[in-house]
Amino acid sequence: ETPAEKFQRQHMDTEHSTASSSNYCNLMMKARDMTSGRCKPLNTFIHEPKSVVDAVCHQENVTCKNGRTNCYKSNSRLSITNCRQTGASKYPNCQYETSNLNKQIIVACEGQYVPVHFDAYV
Ligand code: U5P
Repeated sequence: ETPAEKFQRQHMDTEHSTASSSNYCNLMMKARDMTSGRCKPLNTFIHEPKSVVDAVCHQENVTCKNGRTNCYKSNSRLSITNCRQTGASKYPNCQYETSNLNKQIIVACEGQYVPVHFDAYV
C-alpha cells in the first residue's frame, strides 16, 4: 500500500454524501481496517469526489501541524465526517462518535501533488 493508497483507504468515502447514521464511524473504522491492533483514536472521512480532494494539493499552501510545509487548505468547505473514539471504547470493541461537518480541510501532499496525510479541518 502506497501512502496515497493509504490516504484513500483511511480518509475517502465518495459513496456517501454524509454519514447516514450514528453507527457510521463504528462500521467504517472497522471496514477500513483502522481497528486492528488498536482503535485509531481520531479519523476523518471526506465525502467528495477524488478529483475535488486531489485539487486541494493546488490550493492554499499552509504549514502542517508537524512543521513541514507541504500542507494545503481547501478553498471551500467540504462534506466530512469526523470519527472520535468514545471514552468507554475498549479494544477490540472500538466505539466512535460520528459527527457530520462542513469544513475546510488541510491535507499533506507529496510527489505529483497527491494527498498522503489528513492534517486537520478548520
Ligand atoms: N486525523 C484525522 N483528522 C483530524 C486529525 C487527525 O483524520 O482532524 C488523523 C490523521 O490520519 C493523522 C492522525 O495522521 O489522525 C494523527 O493525527 P495527529 O494526532 O498527529 O494530529
